Amino acid sequence: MTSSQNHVQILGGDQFHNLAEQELAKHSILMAKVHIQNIAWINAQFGNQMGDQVITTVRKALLNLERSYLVGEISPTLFGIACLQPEDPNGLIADISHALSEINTNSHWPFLVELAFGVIVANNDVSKNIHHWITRANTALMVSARKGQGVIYDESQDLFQKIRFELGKLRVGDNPPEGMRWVYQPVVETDSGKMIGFEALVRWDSPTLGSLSPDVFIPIAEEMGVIHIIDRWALMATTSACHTFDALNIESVGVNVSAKTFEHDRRFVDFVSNLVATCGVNHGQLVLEITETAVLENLLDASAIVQDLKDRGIEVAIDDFGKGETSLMNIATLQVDYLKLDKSLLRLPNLAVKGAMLKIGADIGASLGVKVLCEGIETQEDWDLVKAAGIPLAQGYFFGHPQPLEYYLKNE
Ligand code: G
Ligand code: G
Ligand code: MN
Repeated sequence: MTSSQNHVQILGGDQFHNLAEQELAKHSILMAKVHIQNIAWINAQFGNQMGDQVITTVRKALLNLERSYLVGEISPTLFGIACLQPEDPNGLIADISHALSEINTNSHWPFLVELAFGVIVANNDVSKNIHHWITRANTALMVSARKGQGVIYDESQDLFQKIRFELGKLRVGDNPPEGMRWVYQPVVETDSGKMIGFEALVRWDSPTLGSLSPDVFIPIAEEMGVIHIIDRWALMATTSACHTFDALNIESVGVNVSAKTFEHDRRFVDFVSNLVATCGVNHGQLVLEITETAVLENLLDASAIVQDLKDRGIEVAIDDFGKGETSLMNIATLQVDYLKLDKSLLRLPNLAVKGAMLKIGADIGASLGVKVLCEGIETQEDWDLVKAAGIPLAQGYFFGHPQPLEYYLKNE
């Protein structure tokens, strides 16, 4: 630590924003929002004392960052950082990532701390109003929370605002905007390697904004309350192709549905069930993949929704299991049909740990009668591990990238 940082102290939220604005009046700054993603889960699993220890450790690490000039505690789990070197947002991302891996290496806790962080260049030629930048930092944080890595807000293009503008035009009942389409990634039977399923994934090559990653526009659509419109289109695109799936002997097709969709769109279940009835989708052929089980947990009627879907022949998958705050309780109480193990499990550095994790996934599935799929198979070695763990279904670049449906018809 150099002497210049010794005076850095934790500020309250308002004080942080006021002092940052004073700096911004003079010159551009870097601003970051950092959130401890899995703190609720840590508190619940390991007790509040452990949670407090995590918060203290993170706070100290942020205060000690080489570049930190101002550090504010906006809430107990949300921090703001201001730095005086606006020219190097990547450096700040690297510093925070490094601090996080130090925490996880040195702490010997029985879990990994997960941080989401959004970094923005607050350019004082563009605005000297701190609130202008706070909203953008919050968006970067939200996108980061989904991506599982630090995100820099691209203020030169103001891309997030432009995405907001385009998403604001979406209306239920309209057609998808130009360039929005769905591609399909194969799901294979682990034993035979035979393709028996698909997952539908949205792509958006916007004529004005270029190719946009769903990791960026999906969280913005969720925040704006328009995600249900996109999810309805995903289902329309998928169900209308069901005869093609039959021709390809595809038994099940997964469609990602945001948990927010169930919140915003009370008629969603009716909508899906009408589609299924009119399009001739087979019983059990359509699977809704739901990720943010934390949100689902808050929906009082989550089990009722799942049951309702199942009664109408629509299956449900818990997606990205093993990442973030997914809880075992959900699997036990929600009676879902599939468990999709997150690809990060296969990226664990220790081979023995990786095998053990996959085995746990397989065992949960076997004992609860849930079909288990492992995502992110990229190599023969990955596939061998999945086979050895006894996981029946697999998906990943090793078997195929997401492709338009025509691709499969041509290659049949
Ligand atoms: O496709 P990858 O292809 O980059 O998808 C990124 C993320 O976007 C994944 O978490 C995936 O679940 C999500 N996603 C992809 N398509 C859709 C969709 O149609 N609706 C919703 N809600 N999420 C989607
Ligand atoms: O969140 P969800 O599981 O729905 O998202 C699937 C995401 O994983 C998509 O972005 C898809 O493009 C990506 N994906 C699919 N197969 C692989 C793989 O083998 N490796 C990696 N890194 N990503 C993959
Ligand atoms: Mn998915």
